[in-house]
Amino acid sequence: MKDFLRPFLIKDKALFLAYDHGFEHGPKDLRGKSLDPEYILDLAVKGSYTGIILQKGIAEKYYTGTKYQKQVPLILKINGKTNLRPQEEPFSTINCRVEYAKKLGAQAVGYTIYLGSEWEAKMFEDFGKIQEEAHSLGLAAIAWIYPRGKAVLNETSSEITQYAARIGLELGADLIKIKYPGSEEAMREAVRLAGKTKVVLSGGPKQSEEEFLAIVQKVMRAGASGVAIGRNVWQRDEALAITEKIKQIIFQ
Ligand code: FBP
Repeated sequence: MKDFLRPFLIKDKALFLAYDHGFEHGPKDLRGKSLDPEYILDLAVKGSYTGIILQKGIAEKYYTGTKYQKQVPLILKINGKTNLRPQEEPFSTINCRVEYAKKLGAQAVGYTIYLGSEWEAKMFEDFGKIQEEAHSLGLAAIAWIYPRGKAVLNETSSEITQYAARIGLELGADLIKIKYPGSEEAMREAVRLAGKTKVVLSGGPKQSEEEFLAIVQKVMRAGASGVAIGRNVWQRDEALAITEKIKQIIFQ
């Protein structure tokens, strides 16, 4: 099987900058400079991120055919939802075909699965098709796996996170993005259950630099392949400085 993740890894590790929050959370997340996609793309380049995560519209207008396309590989997020709708049973609709993502220069597609939601079956069906199409076009298939819905009592418990990790492997994801399950041990088991599917940390809301770097350290010690983060980086004035510290941990 081809190594679809090759464009995104340095020393087998990943450092992804996520920037789909304007869609998922709305403008409240985008403070000051982070409102400007070019600021984020410059940050991705200056910080030597190994991938940038964008939705279709931002890719079309700020990435495809620009200098950035040669400087940082694109993971096109092909589904998305707002936080305006009730979140009890979340479902995120596809808004871009894999083929079109490739046309925009993406080397991977990203899709969120809300494990445990009433719509879980539909998301598995979607991801099944996406994974096959991505691989047949030479792209990596990346799954955000977020347990969520009325049936999920604790979205970040070790058990549910480990279940999410195993689902990623069984669905054929090349890489999964999961939330921190609260301890290094729980993360280690999740990574073990994901087998040959790589695991990266999904950052979460901004927290203190110390707290966040401590989590990155634990996640890497647990065997994860890196991080895919947004708010903990670009919601700070010193976005490049924290990037350097994260890189030290990931690539050391
Ligand atoms: P952060 O590092 O800012 O948490 O970004 C990761 C991410 O998965 C984004 O790609 C996405 O927009 C957001 O988190 C979704 O977060 P949630 O569904 O938990 O509100």
